Parts: sequence; C-alpha cells; structure tokens
Amino acid sequence: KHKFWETQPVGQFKDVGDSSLPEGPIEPPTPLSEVKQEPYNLPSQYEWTTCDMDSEETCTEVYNLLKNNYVEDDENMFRFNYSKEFLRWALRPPGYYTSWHIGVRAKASKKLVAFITGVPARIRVLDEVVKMAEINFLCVHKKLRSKRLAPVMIKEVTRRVHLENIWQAAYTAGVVLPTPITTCQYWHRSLNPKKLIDVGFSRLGARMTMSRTIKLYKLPDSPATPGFRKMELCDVPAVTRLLRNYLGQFAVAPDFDENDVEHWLLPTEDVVDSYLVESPEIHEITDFCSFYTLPSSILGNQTYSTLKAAYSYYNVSTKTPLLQLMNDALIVAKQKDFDVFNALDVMQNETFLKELKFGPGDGQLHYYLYNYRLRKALKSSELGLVLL
Ligand code: NHW
Ligand code: EN5
Repeated sequence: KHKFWETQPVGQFKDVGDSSLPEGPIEPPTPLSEVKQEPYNLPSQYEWTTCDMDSEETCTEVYNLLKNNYVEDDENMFRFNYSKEFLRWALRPPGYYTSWHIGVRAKASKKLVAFITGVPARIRVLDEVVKMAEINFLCVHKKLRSKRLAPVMIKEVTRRVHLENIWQAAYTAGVVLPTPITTCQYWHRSLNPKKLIDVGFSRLGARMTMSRTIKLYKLPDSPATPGFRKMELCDVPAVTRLLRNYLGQFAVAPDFDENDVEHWLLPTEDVVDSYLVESPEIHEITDFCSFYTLPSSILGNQTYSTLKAAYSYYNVSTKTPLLQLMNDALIVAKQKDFDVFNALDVMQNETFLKELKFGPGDGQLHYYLYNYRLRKALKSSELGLVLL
C-alpha cells in the first residue's frame, strides 16, 4: 500500500499497539562519513536548487509555486496562500540551514516546479529533548503529480538533515500516513459570517437567518481583560518562562529558549500576533495568547478572492481564565479584519472551543515523527506542538 513509507524508519501500521517495541529512535545515527555525499537522482529533465529566501526573486518564485499548487480543502474551494513575509519568517528561525530549503527546477526553463523545507527545532518527547527538523511546504506542481517525485524530495531533505547530524523530524499532514502520533480536529470561529457563507466556507444553520447569524457571532469592540496588551521585545524573558513552564505538561512540545520566543512569538505584522496580560498592580505577566496569519485563496468566487484566517498558536493562562483570554484574542482578530479564527483541539483548547462558538471543520491534521517511536498514540490534548 505505502511502497515508499514502508521503507522508512517510521511507526508502521502493522506495529500499532505492539507495546513490546521500544520507545525512542527506530534506527541509530550512522557516522557522518557514511551519509550519502551526492544528492539523490531526479528524472533527467529536472535539477536541484537551494532556495535563498533572502533573495526577493527566489522568495517570489516559492510564493507563486505554493500560491498555485499547495494545500487545498477536500472540495478544492480554498487553497493556502502563505505570504512572502510569512515564508521568510517560517524558514529563517534561529540556527536555520539554507541547505534545507530545497527546490526542483525544470532544466530547460529554470521554472521552479517543486519544493520542500526543513527548519531545526528542539522538541521534547516525554522526558527527552530531541534535536529535530520540522518538515513543511512539500509541494509538487499540479502538472507533475503522481510521478513519485515526493519520495525523492523526502529522501533528499532527509540526507541534508543527516549531514547536520540530526536524525529525527516532526511533520503534519492532512492525509493519513504510517503512522500518526495523534490526529487533531480543526475548529473554526466565524468572525465575518456573511462573507464565510457567501464564499461557501460555512452554511446558514438550520432555522437561522443571516441577521440572526450575524448577531450570534457579534463580539465587543475591545478586549475585556485589564492589562491585556501586545507583546514587546522586553517581554521575551517573562514570556519564555511562562511558556516553558506551561509546555512542560504536554507529552510532545517544543523546548523554546529566549531566542526561539523572540523569533516565533514577538509580533511581526501580518505574520504573527501575540498578546499578554500584565497585572496592573504588580506588573507581572500572567497570561499569553498568539495567532498567526494564513490567508487562503478562494477558488472561483466572483466577489471575493481571499479568506483572511487567523490560526491559534501558543496560549498560556495562569490567572485570566483561558476562555476569557481567547475571547479577547477573538476580539483583536475581529478588529484586525480576520474573517475566521481557526484552532486545533491541541493543548487545553477543548476547554474554550464550544463555549466561544467554534464549530468543527471538515479537515483533520495528523502529526508524525520520523525515526522516533511512541509506544502509544497521544490524545490531541496531550500535544503541545503547533506547526505552521
Ligand atoms: S503537508 C502538505 C503537503 N503538500 C500538499 O498537500 C500540497 C499539494 N500536494 C502536492 O504538492 C505539510 C503533492 O500531492 C505532494 C505529493 C507533494 C504532497 N507527506 O510524488 P508522488 C508538509 O509539507 C506520499 C508525506 O507520486 P504527489 C509535510 C504518498 O503516501 N508523504 O505524489 C511534509 C506516496 O508514498 P507511499 C506524502 O501527489 C512531510 C508518495 O508520497 C504526502 O505527486 C514529508 C507519492 O508520491 C505528504 N503530505 O506528491 C515527510 N503526500 O509510500 C517528511 C503524499 O504511500 C519526513 N505522500 O506510496 C521527514 C523527513 C526528514 C527526516 C530527517 C531525519
Ligand atoms: C499544515 N502545515 O481541509 C499543512 N481545511 O477544517 C497541512 N474547512 O478549512 C494541512 N470543504 O470546515 C492540511 N468550514 C490539512 C488542512 C487542509 C485544509 C482544510 C479545513 C479544516 C477547512 C472549512 C471549509 C470547508 C469547505 C468545503 C470548514 C466549516 C466552518 C463552520 C463555521 C461555523 C461553525 C461550524 C463550522
């Protein structure tokens, strides 16, 4: 069934539930001198390219490949449209390797036809912190699908990760592969219900009119929590402490230091937004919430071309109830003109989703580890990792 994935060091379907197998790396590292020194072979019309995201020209090529060929929903109504600024942010975290930003070009025209990326991360799995690559943005041009290009790209990124002496990876996908560590549900909170209905993202509920629906999703004009404000550079140490302490409770979560928090959570316009609660009396930072900006192209609508979506990222509550904190996140997202606020049922998100009028979507997200076995699949609420 999975001619490629059967050959890879990942949990296999036949082993699901076999608790005699050891937890941890599936195969040991090999000496670096034994890692293949040359790139894998591509079909002869194509060549490898390393994509320098500093170059405006290359960044535009990557942007256009993804805008036209990346992930769609199951009815092909929407397609992710990551912005150039977002791609630069996602691909250049602390310690990134340009060699992990891999493209494929047609030799004749030099057109970019495929892409895959890795970025380095320290991910804690149970009580062990593991150096990993986070793999994302795997994309093959629509005209080159089903030619087994994806396995070659995955083997090539694996080789380049190995050359940096890293032997594990984390990735997500909307499709089922061998074998998920957990499966998450997407939830959606309408901010602009009229537009969402007009473009077919959501439907008018039974016994609902448009005006009742608009009223149902109305939000206040400003956040309710005293001391709620945008995160600033000077907050990085306090936010890092808050987040590290919070993420410690989950089975799989990133091991963020201050450099990571500055990169991944300091607000960047139209990319990532972060807010915190500073208690007015004692100037202590007690709560934190964040979301990233990922619009989708609306395929074939006369009136609208983009859906502006916010995606829940990392949230921590120690004093403000999580429900109230996330309601404030919805309020600021609405003020910033987002059409919808999306979230997965990870971490403690189930405690606010229904009450804040999120509804389950038709999509799921499966999480995977490469070359690391977990004896038991996790509940989505045991997962403390959000990939972009
Ligand atoms: S998930 C988003 C993936 N991208 C898209 O869905 C965009 C639209 N689709 C496409 O561009 C986030 C193509 O359909 C793609 C497949 C390129 C997806 N992950 O070339 P063939 C990520 O980026 C397997 C992994 O003929 P294609 C995470 C499939 O099961 N494998 O197909 C990426 C089959 O293998 P099998 C996937 O449709 C994580 C083989 O590819 C997959 O022309 C990557 C077919 O290849 C997916 N999303 O191209 C893994 N989709 O064994 C990283 C299909 O079943 C692993 N396949 O026969 C770790 C590496 C680093 C390790 C470091 C130590
Ligand atoms: C991750 N880095 O399917 C890369 N999205 O539910 C891989 N559905 O938006 C990710 N089909 O349910 C791949 N509206 C997995 C995600 C692929 C994209 C995807 C789903 C997630 C989605 C929408 C639109 C469906 C359009 C028809 C959806 C219902 C919203 C409704 C609002 C009101 C309350 C009930 C729910």
